[in-house]
Parts: sequence; structure tokens; C-alpha cells
Amino acid sequence: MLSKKIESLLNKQVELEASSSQYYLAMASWAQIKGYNGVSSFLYKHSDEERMHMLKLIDYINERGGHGLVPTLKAPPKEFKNVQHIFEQILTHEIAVSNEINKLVEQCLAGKDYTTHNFLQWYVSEQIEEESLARTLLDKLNLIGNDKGGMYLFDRDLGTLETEHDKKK
Ligand code: OFO
Repeated sequence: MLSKKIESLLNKQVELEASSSQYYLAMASWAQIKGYNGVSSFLYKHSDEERMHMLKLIDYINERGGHGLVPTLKAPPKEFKNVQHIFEQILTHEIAVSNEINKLVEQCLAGKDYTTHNFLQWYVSEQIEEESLARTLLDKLNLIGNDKGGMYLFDRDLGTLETEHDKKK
């Protein structure tokens, strides 16, 4: 059985995963109308992954006798400066999410909730992967700079990049 405190912290994490999903969905839609089809397909998949992270938490909370709550979300931004800026925002966002996961892990240890601690290890490794992917893509974008040909290839490659989402299909 979950303690009320851990249940509420897990529900906060549900909200964070849901808002990550919305955030990436807004980026995907922006990229699509700007003609970046590869970037947009990558971001749509990324948004789906975040939704899956949210669902996994809701299911866990419910399985442990709590109540997974569906949050009200703030609308994400509509406009983005450029693709590079999007990936900078993704990296910053993922670092913030990792910090929240780490805090949650600490709280589980403090409350001796080893089951939730164990459950959260999946999120810990997922965050390492997400941060590292965002860093790699941002490094590539920094190399490309204002080179239009480079950007064309980046977009094309991203459209064919196999993500966690593809592997789980
Ligand atoms: Fe849920 O992994 Fe990103 O935020």
C-alpha cells in the first residue's frame, strides 16, 4: 500500500509526464507546419513515449491501492524560434524531469518504500537515455549551424531514427 505522501508525489510525476507529452506534441505540430517532417515525426513519437510514461505511473499507483489522477494541464507554447531552440528546450526539460525523478527516489528511500524505489529505477535509466539523446542531437545541430543542406539532412535522418517508441512496437 502506498503512503499518502508517495501517492501524491507520484501523482505530481503523472502531471509532469503528461505536460512533457503536451509540450512535445506542440513542438511536433509546429515542426510539421514549418515543413520539418523528420523532426516532427520524431517529436510526435517522443510525445507518445511521455504519455506511456504517464500511463505506467497511473497503473502503478492504482495497483498499489492509490488513485492515479488525470491532471489539468497548462497549454504549451504555440510558437518556437527554430529547431535548435526546440532541442535546447528538450534538453533543459529532460534535465528538470531527471531532477524530479531523483527527488522522488530520495523520498522513497526516506519513507522506506522499496517497492516504489524499485519501480522508479526504470525511470532513472529512461532519463539517462533521453538526456543523452537530446545532447547528441543538440551537438549535431550546433555543428550544422545555419547550413541549410545540413539541416535538410538532419531532418531526413531524424525521420528514420529508431526510437524507444519504435522498439516497443
Ligand atoms: Fe518521461 O521522460 Fe522525458 O520527460
